Amino acid sequence: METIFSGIQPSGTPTIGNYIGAMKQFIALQEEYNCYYCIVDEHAITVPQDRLKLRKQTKSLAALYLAVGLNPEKSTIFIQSEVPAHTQAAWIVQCNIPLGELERMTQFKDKSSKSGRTSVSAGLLTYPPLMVADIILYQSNLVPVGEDQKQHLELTRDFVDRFNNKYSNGEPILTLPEVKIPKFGGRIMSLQEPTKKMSKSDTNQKGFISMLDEPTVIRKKLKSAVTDSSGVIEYDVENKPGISNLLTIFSSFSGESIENLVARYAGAGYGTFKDELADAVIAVMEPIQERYNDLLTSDELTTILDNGALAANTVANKTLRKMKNAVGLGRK
Ligand code: ATP
Ligand code: LTN
Repeated sequence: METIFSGIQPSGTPTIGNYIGAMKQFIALQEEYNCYYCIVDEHAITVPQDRLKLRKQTKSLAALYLAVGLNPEKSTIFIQSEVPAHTQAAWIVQCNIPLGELERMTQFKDKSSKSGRTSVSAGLLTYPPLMVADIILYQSNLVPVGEDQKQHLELTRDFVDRFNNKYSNGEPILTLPEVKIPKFGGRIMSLQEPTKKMSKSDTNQKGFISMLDEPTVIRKKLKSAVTDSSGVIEYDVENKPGISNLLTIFSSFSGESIENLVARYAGAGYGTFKDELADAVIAVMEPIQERYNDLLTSDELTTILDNGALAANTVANKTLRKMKNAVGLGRK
């Protein structure tokens, strides 16, 4: 069985973008792969976080993983900071990646340009090596992510090639991972600025739908989503990014193709379309939210995360030992 690794940051409550781009893939893949799904809290602290809020969000993300349908019998669900091998391997990775490659990462450039390069944490720059470490420690074959992570996966592949070439004599030490981006819905856009990615850390609450938004809030946010003045429902990302994004969301939640939706809503106004889109989103989110509320108050979560950390530590330490050995760290 091949191995999958992926992670989501507990930097806020996941959005429907995280659900469509990442979580939906996670659920489908757990049937055929040996899966590791991580709550990457160490990535979250690359930007300032409130400690109590971070703890709460970490637990909440774990409950959401289960509520959407991740099955601890099939997948290992764990918290990154409970597996020390991640930061240890990240150091070896950092020492084998040219600085120039990190400075070229778009996520770093975007996030650092907002608050100024001199004031952001060094961790924001060395974030991709930690992500590389996450992936390689489990000898992952496949990494399901949204489109924005493609560049980080390319960096991971370059690193693996370089590391194997430099340090292995014969058998490769690390597995070369492939990226898996959904053909459709890999980049859900902000409801307020449809040329920008929907992000859970957006300061404008109206730009995203959180997976825990109440039905009335979901409906209100969709109603006020930015569209255009033509009033025609058609898929044209270039000229009509707002309505095209809503069509993508509708199709992802209802399973109906964009062509069908366009045909069905021909002549209908944006108001009716948005109302029925809200019905489709709520129909999926409401049962997830119910399961989430039950899980959050149960003891089950603690046991699952304890077992997950135990299993992950065993696998990760084995690869870390090989990496330390390869570069000559320690005595054995
Ligand atoms: P932040 O806004 O705090 O940077 P984020 O939601 O962009 O967070 P993550 O939590 O790390 O980032 O994302 C987890 C997964 O969800 C990744 O695979 C990412 O590619 C995917 N993802 C995030 N936003 C979207 C989106 N708008 N559309 C599709 N996939 C997304
Ligand atoms: N960098 C990712 C989150 C992330 C991740 C990973 C995804 C951290 N480690 C390993 C896949 C595999 C993000 O910001 N979306």
